[in-house]
Amino acid sequence: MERTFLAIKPDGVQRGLVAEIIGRFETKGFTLVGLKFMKVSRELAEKHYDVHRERPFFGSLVEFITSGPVVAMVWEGEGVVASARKIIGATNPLTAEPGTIRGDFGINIGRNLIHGSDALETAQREIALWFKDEELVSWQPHLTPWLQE
Ligand code: YYY
Ligand code: MG
Repeated sequence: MERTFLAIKPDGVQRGLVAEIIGRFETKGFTLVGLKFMKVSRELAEKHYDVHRERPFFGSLVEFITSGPVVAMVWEGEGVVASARKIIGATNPLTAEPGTIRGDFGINIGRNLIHGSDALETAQREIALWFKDEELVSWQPHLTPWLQE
């Protein structure tokens, strides 16, 4: 089954939006398979954002993501990678659609509340980077027959 990696960034935690954000994926019908509350090391932050290493915002991005605790998660479900990106909204919260997490709660690109993997291969890489196999839980939610034909 398809899985994606999501992380509520330090601004989402500090602003008390953890339950609100997790709730959007939970009520959508996706399945939580991994969850941890943690401070991010510089090493992990730099690996996670390695594709942006040469971008001008790389330094401040790493500073920000390591500045306070984050909620790292793995969610499972059909089409979850693309669907989670839609639920999250565009990178810049100012232009993100209302109804998306970034569109509803943010105003600044450097404080956009949540990370979500952008493709299947990225998701696999990020899940392996953030979680050990034994930290992921395979389970059968009782809701499944009410969500899927
Ligand atoms: O995947 P997503 O988070 O929507 O955006 P990316 O283009 O991968 O950039 C990662 C991260 O970097 C973004 O969430 C905020 C930050 N950032 C920035 O501070 N300024 C930019 N011009 C572009 C991205
Ligand atoms: Mg990205």
